[in-house]
Amino acid sequence: MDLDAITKYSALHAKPNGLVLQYGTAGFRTKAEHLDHVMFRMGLLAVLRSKQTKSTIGVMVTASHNPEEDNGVKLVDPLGEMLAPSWEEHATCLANAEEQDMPRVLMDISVKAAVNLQQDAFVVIGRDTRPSSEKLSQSVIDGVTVLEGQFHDYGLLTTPQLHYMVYCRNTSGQYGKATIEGYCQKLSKAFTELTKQAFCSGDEYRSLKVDCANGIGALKLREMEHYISQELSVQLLNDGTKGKLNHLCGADFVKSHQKPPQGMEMKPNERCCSFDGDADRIVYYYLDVDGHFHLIDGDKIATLISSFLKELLLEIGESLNIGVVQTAYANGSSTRYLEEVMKVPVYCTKTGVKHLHHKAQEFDIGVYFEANGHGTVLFSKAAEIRIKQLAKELEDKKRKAAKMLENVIDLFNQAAGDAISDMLVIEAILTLKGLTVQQWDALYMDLPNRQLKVKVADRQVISTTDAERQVVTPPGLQEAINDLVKKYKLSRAFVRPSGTEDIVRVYAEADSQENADSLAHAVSLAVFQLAGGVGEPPQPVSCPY
Ligand code: NG1
Ligand code: ZN
Repeated sequence: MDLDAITKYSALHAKPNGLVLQYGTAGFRTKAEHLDHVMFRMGLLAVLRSKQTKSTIGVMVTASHNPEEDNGVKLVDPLGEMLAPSWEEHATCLANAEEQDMPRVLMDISVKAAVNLQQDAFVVIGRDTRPSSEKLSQSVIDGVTVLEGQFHDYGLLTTPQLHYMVYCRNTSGQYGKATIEGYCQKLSKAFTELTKQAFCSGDEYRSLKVDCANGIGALKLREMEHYISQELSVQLLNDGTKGKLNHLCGADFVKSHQKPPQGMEMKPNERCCSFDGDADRIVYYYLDVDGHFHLIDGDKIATLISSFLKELLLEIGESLNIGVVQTAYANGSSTRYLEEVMKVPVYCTKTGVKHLHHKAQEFDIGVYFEANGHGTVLFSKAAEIRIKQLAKELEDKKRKAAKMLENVIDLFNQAAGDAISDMLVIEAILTLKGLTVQQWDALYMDLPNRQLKVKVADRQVISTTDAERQVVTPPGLQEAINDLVKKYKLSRAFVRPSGTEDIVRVYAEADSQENADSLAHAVSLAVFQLAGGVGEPPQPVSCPY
């Protein structure tokens, strides 16, 4: 390591004194103007990680659904997964080292992680459409270059596309070609083959309105459009030509406000969906004939997908195990429906896709979705091999089902939750099953729910257990929540410190919207009182937005 060069170049990306950031659930995330030094240092760290794993490492510059002024960075590990936990710690140490200590901290990491500095390194970089992203990704490249790592800058990419590129490169192209063209070809081929199996294809040309959150999803869906135009017409709204990224639009806005995004004109019963700012989340929705808005979130997406997969497995007579992985934010009705009606085992993990992804890897077929619409389906290698074999061996209807499963494997992004890939799977399933958006929605009724945020002096005073469903500290808070929950029917509530914002999140559900709102408010007050609330105490929810 050329420490002199590192010191010299680092000074061009100097850290503001005293700034402390944490590598959280989604990497580093804060106001874009505070991130230059972090980007440079993540370029350095990506080189070390690449040398250590002898693999290509990804660096994505994005702040997903957060406001346009924010930005962020996360590293992508060799098989497209999130960075290993021990390296998250290294990332935090490196990002927070004061300027003069940084080269030493970098050396310490390479010693601790037994990095062979002679090894070659290769890093791939992607970024979203934020105005700050181009310059910040250049800072990542500066970091990579000063450690003499090689790199490929993909420029504008969705987050899941970067995961895909990393995965392709580390599996010698077996998973697919590590180009945008390769991505589009792989997904569109699987989509076309799958939808061809529909009996009623052709009698109704499918069209879908997509709110792209004024982000990268619009550009990348446009690139995909002509590959799938025979089967599906997509109408892109909030495509970034006018509005601000994630402002009054996008999956996060629609999910948390439970209303349509700005710029979306909806006719009754028309199928619409929203991506988030880096296109790794998707939610669907529609207006009924009375003008009521219906949200179809990640839980209902997981339900649609797992019931389809179960039917195909039944058809081919293969007993591969399916598991559905959710978080505490999953609507209680979805969990009940999956377990009691569909008889699918459901597991709950901590918030953050890395936890869900990890759990989903335990099954032959692991379906994981966060309620906010981030998720995918993972197939174990053994399941994939078995299904491919059956697609050759079986006859007639069984063979058709096995072939469809084969297409589904190719259509899901196995490296990360991906709005484009999920959208294509959902559209294919709806076509194959001849389901309207209302019929899909009617699988079960969501329990009314409310999410709130509470500001506290230090959100880390709240610690949790049982996949974040129970509070351990501060003392008395869980008891207070238990007492409040008892006052309502079909009720449930929990609180946890956010991993991406400086707030505590409160979630409540109950038999009516008023009750869910009232319970959420009461729990917010308990948090405010027992966990060091700051500012005004939480106000009752009339319309929280
Ligand atoms: P936090 O801020 O830790 O709640 C949010 C989402 C997560 C995940 C991350 C990463 C909710 C309640 N939380 O995390 O599901 O998507 O952002 O983007 O939706
Ligand atoms: Zn996102």
